[in-house]
Amino acid sequence: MVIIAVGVASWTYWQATQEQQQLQNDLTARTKLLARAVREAVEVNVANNFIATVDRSVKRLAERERVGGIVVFDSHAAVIAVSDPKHSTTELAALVGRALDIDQEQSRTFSVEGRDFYALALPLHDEQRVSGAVAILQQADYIKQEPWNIWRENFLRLFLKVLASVLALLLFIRWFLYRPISRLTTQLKSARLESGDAAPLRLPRIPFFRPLIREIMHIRSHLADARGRAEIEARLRMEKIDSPWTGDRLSEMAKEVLKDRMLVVVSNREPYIHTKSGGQLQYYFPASGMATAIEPLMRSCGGLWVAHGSGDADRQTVDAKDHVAVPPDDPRYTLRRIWLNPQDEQGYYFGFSNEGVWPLCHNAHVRPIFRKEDWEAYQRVNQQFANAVLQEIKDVQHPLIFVQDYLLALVPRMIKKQRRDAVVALFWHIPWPNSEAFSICPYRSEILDGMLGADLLGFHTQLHCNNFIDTVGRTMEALIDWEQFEVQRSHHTTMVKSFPISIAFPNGDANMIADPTTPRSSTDVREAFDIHTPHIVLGVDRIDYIKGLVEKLRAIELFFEKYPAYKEQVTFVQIAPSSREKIESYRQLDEQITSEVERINAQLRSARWKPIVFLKHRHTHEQLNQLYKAADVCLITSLHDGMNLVAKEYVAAHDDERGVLVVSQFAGVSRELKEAMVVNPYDVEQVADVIKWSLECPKAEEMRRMKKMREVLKQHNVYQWAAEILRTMVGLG
Ligand code: ADQ
Repeated sequence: MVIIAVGVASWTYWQATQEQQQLQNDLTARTKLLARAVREAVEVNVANNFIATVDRSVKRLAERERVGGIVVFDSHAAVIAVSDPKHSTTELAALVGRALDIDQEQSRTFSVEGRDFYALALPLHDEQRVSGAVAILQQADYIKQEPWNIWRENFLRLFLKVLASVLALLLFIRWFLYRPISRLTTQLKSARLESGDAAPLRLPRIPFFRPLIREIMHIRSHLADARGRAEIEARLRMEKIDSPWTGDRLSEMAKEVLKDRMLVVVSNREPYIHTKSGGQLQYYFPASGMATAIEPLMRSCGGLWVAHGSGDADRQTVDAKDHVAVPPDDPRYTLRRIWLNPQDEQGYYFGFSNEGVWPLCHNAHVRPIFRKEDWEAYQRVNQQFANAVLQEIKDVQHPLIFVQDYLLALVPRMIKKQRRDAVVALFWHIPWPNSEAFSICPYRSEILDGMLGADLLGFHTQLHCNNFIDTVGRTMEALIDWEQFEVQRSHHTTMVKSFPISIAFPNGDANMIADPTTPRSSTDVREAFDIHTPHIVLGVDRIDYIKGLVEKLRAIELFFEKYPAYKEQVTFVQIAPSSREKIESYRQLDEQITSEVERINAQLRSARWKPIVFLKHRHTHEQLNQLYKAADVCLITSLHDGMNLVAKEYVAAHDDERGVLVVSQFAGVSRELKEAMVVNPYDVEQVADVIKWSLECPKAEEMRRMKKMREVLKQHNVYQWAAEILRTMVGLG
């Protein structure tokens, strides 16, 4: 502004000077012309002394030419004629005198009565002689005045221009800056205050705002995301405080955190196995801890479950894509079945997984067997599972893949190699041994590498997490962050975290199928199994050396030896479905246990009592539930067990807050259910004594313990477990 003002002032000064000069020149020229005209009109009359004629001429010319004044002098500078007497001043006389003296025209500007006049004196001649002079007076005020006009005009113009510019600027700012910025501000403010879904952005389309708008859109979307997450977190935290997790809450939470993302579970065991019996299609739920735990998650969240189709009628029930909607009576999600050829199944499942990795991970003193051909089958089948998943997710962005267990350790790497956008988690349902025990595996590096393909690795207990990280540290090159519990390898990070698995509680067992033949009460159970004793001690274990069944039978025998008064007072009911019968050691164990039961029964039985009721067939979860309710004590003597869901199912069944739970110190559940009676299954004496203590436990103590364990289960049920895993997975990508 100052620069403009200085520029205008300089320009005006120059213009005013020029103008003034120009006016002065004009005035001089005009005056000269007039003076000459007057001279011509009066020269002869002055020479002849015709004063009256001169006077008339002067008055006429002064009027006609509209000049300031005309004065005619004689050769002595005395006034002969004057158009207006006030013009005859001494200054004019002096000027005329000089003109007469030197016989040359003279001019100057002077003031008459406060007004400026320009005067020109021109000598008159008679022949060669100076006969007088004529003086012309012209008003010259305007020459002084004109520069001020110019200054005023120019500054007025400048002022108007500045005013116009300021107005234009204000309008520009108002329309092109203030309005868009205020709109951006409103949008940002609404983004900051918004509670529900963000309203669509209506931002100005002005090119120079584009980078700013882009940033604002990012901020807004990040803000919306962060708020969304915080709201979910806060709500879930509040809900967590107020109420236990349920299937509905998990499904609501899953909808919120998954949005449109697809959830794929991958496991060896399928949740529903179709069989044919007497030409009739049937299905059953397998006796598998993994399936028991994952099923509620899939019921709540939907999605796809990829598993091995092991039933003899499985192929009959799938569509062209090997899909079948399950649960068959109330479809909630899709099961994609994988078909394994018998040799591969033998090598992968029975061989490498269950003769190799299973004993490797369980400290049950059974030597693992590693055969090269089993390892090759394991790799092939893992690839087969990975391929099936990759095919299912080929058109899906950012899917969540939840792989189950030691049978599919290589799948995470296989999937991640092809699909970096997928978030892959692997849950290890069995224990992880210490690094020394694991080091005997010839394929340890390959297994660890396969597992470390996952973004998240879950174990039941912190001890298993510690063992795993320690094993990685001692087996391969990897960066270990003990604080965050993360392993970094080949630019990929795997989080290692404990998620103690649980069961569907308190809203019942998802897999219970109403069956009219199921005993309804404790009396029904006693009748159904021909039990006549006041006490029942229950065991539910697959036939597996890790479950410590041989040790359990020894403890039962010792119990009756030590406390014979309990004969005919207690019946041990052992549910023991066979498993992995194709493995020689399992067959032998099955036989060993069966003959031990027979031996003890034969040795101790009476006419109306046998100490052990041994049930090898499959039961529905509802049947098991009735047995749990009827049992005074549940006895779990695992030599090593990741968690053991039977313990939790027993507690869940006791809404009467009665019953005593006895668990092995080597089962993960002993870390969680601290009110259980914890035993060392190898110490048969201790187990026998604890059975007695449990049967004699005062009712108040029994209820106190059961109540506390039910509280733990209520807070840490399978829905909470699944929610924690889902939330962690979503948080990883
Ligand atoms: P499992 O070794 O199979 O699981 P567990 O956790 O006890 O052991 O689960 C067994 C499941 O099978 C229970 O839900 C039980 O009700 C059911 N079941 C047992 N006998 C049955 C029968 N006769 N008929 C029908 N159902 C029967 C593995 C690990 C465990 C870990 C689970 C879950 O070995 O340590 O707790 O996975 O992660």
